[in-house]
Amino acid sequence: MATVLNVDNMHCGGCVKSVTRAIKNVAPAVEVVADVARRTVEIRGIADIKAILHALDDAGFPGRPA
Ligand SMILES: [Cu+2]
Repeated sequence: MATVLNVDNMHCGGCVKSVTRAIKNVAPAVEVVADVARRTVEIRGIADIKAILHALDDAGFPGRPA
C-alpha cells in the first residue's frame, strides 16, 4: 500500500530529513520516498495518513494527498 502526498515547501535535503523524521515519528514502520524536484512524498506501508498529515503540519511542512 502506498500513499503519495504533495508537500509544497519541501525544497532540499534538509527539508526531506525533517519531513521523513516527522513521518517516522508517527509511523515508524513505513518506508518514506521523497522526491524534492516533484515535491512529493511517497509513503509505503500501512499508515494512519491523518496522523501523518497532522505531524507534517506540526513540523511546518503541510501536506495533502496527491
Ligand atoms: Cu530545505
